[in-house]
Amino acid sequence: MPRDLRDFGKNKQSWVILALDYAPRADPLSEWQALIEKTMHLLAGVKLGLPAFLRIGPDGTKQLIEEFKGKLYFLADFKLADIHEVVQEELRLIENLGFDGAIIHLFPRCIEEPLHTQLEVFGLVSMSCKESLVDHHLDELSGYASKLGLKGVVVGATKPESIKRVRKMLQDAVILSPGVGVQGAAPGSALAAGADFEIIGRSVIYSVDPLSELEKVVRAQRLVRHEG
Ligand code: BMP
Repeated sequence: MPRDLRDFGKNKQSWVILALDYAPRADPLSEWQALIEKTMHLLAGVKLGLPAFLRIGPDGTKQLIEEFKGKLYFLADFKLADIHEVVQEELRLIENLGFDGAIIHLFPRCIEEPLHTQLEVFGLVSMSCKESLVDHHLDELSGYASKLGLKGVVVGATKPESIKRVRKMLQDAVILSPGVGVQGAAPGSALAAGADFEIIGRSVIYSVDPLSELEKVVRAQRLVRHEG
């Protein structure tokens, strides 16, 4: 049964979702297992994107999720963007892999009614890169996410004004913010703007000391949470 992402944040006092895209060494599955084992007390969840899925396949994905089930939230980031029926089928297969949540694109606007799934579904309403067309439709996409009854939305951490705007529009939505670290946003800054979780990849994955890198991030987040 998928779980509530906010509960993981509360229990761990960490609002970090670790993005697994890269595997600097030879065997991605065992490398990620070791990294998660060492850092999971500082992580609310783990996000697996297409690069991770292509590296370890469905069996490796299931194995990784099974190993840490209940200890971490597992988010599938395949940024689904298709007609309603196909997205519905993709979500069913993602759920079968054991994931708790999934990210979808909203720009196709092909979904006409709430999706049937146990997964928590997050819609992308803004991207962390500078010139994304998606960002020209922030209000419209946020309204659409709300109409579909999605659990939350993705808004780039590099765009704090967009986070503030979406937070005002969608008071109960869980806002996930990628772009902390290598893309330039400071740890804790997206939370300060109103996001619920920060998605962080390379600055941890490529660090010579991922544990202390994460400790720095979580310290900054706790300051924001406890001051705010
Ligand atoms: P990194 O911290 O290495 O830049 O990773 C950011 C992660 O967030 C990547 O997995 C990327 O796919 C995702 N992401 C992003 O960077 N910007 C967006 O607008 C949406 C994303 O999902």
